[in-house]
Formats: sequence, structure tokens, C-alpha cells
Amino acid sequence: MKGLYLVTDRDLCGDRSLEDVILQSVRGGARYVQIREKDQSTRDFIEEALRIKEILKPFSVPLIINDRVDVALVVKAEGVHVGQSDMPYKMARFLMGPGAVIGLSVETWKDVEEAETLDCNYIGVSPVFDTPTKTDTKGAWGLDGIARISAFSRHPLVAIGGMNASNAADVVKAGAGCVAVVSAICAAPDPEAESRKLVGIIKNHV
Ligand code: TZP
Ligand code: MG
Repeated sequence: MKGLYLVTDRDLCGDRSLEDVILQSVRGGARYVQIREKDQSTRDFIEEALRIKEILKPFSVPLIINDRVDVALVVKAEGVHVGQSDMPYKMARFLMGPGAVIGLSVETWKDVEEAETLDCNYIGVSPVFDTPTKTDTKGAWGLDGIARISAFSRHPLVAIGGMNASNAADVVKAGAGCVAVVSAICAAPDPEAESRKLVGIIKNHV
């Protein structure tokens, strides 16, 4: 996993549709898109995921569904991302199959050690920095945390939390090949330009 990873937040898109922001972001070079919906009905989530799948197809960008393995299966998404309170990784793998992309969030050192025993496709280092976008976290890893995890873990690292064009280079230099952002793109006045800028920063520092 390398490059820019967009995680969505519909509320941060303002008067633009989520679909429009996603299209702009992949035009700007985002390589992965994760749809994260916390308050949507199952029906609406499925319909949205199907629309977004069509948008991503021409870009060969995999669709990853946050948490909801049922939605991922029914829309034939390429993957799911599970956190430590979601469906356990092995059950998600059992349902999704060997070919799916499955990411697992690590919030503590114990999570990192446990992830070593699992064949997840990446670990989400969560959060790297404190962020108003998600506040129910167990404390920020910081750049030191990324470096420590990167030295220890065999898994690709996807860094998430509080990242933007001002700190993405440091995060990549610390050992994360993939930078996942929510507000930096969803709330950007020009999501395509912002994505392009982040992609350039990541490329120059891996
Ligand atoms: N998981 C850990 S931090 C976070 C998630 C979903 C939110 C990151 O949002 P932002 O706006 O990129 O800081
Ligand atoms: Mg979750």
C-alpha cells in the first residue's frame, strides 16, 4: 500500500456531494478510497457504495468499506477496514475471502503485536496526531510511534489522523508508505488540487 488514501466524511463535504469529492480526489491521484458512514441507513449505504464503485472503476481504485462487512460483500467491494471494536479480523477474512483487501486499525502496542500474527493487508496507525474528526481514540502515536511500528511490523503502514500537506512528508519519512486523510480532502476548497499536492509530497518522500 503506497500513496494517498481517502477516507470519506459526507458532512465535511459541505454543499458538494460525496461522489463529487471522491471523483475529484481520484482525479488528483488518490489510490484508495474508504467509505466511512456512521449514521446512514443500510439501504442508503449500499446505494451510495454502488454509485461510488462505478466512479472508481475507470481509475482502478479499490473500494474499501469501513466496518460493514455485509455492505462490502453485497456491493462486491474490494475490501473492508476494521477497527478494534468491529468484527474480529479473522471473521472478516473468513467472510470476505482470501483475495480481499483487509485493513486493521492499531491503537495500542498490544494491537500491533497481535496484528503480526494476522495476514491483514495493512495496519492503520490510528491516530498519528490528535484530530477533531475522530475523538474516541486512545491517544496519538506521533512520528515516534510510526517509526517504532515500522521497525517492528511486517505489514504496510497506513497512517491516519490529523494529516495534511504540512506534515505528510514527516509521516512518510517516519515509515508510513500510505497517508490516509479525511478532512484534508473532504473539507478542501479544491479536493483535486489538494489530493494532487498530497500525492506529490508522498512520492517525494517514500
Ligand atoms: N481513524 C483514526 S483518526 C480518523 C479515523 C477515521 C480520522 C482522521 O481524520 P482527519 O480529518 O484526516 O484527521
Ligand atoms: Mg470501525
